[in-house]
Amino acid sequence: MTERTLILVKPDGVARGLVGEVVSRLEAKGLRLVAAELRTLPRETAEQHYAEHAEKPFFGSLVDFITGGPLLALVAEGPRAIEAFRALAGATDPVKAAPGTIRGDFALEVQNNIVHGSDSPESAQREIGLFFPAL
Ligand code: RTP
Ligand code: MG
Repeated sequence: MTERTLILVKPDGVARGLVGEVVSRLEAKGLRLVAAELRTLPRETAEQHYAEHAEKPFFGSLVDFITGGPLLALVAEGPRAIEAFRALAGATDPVKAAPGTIRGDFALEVQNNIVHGSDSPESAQREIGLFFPAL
């Protein structure tokens, strides 16, 4: 059964020229792009996207970071797309992320960790609706 996931190349990844690297890895894995758009998020969208972290001490900093420049929003699909992309991304903390994963290969700081991927079917549905309401 096919599944869709929302992927972000975060502003650090776009600024560092890693868009091609991320897209290349997910396409090589067999995921298929359904939507793609470069945009700078308004604070309100960022706060909605990361609403589950609203009470965390890093929330303000996270919203500053994710709105700080253009990001690439993607929807990709394939069998177990959500789990498949989370595996490609690696652990949230890039120092703990395995080498060979996107975070493990390209990042050092927990906030500036290059990519986002939806973490469950419920999150994917909510996030795709937030970023691409026409889908
Ligand atoms: P994401 O939602 O971006 O795909 O990342 P994730 O599921 O692996 O991690 P999550 O716990 O949902 O955290 C969301 C993002 O917040 C930033 N973060 N900063 N300063 C900190 O301690 C801290 N912890 C998390 C990261 O950018 C993380 O990806
Ligand atoms: Mg998350």
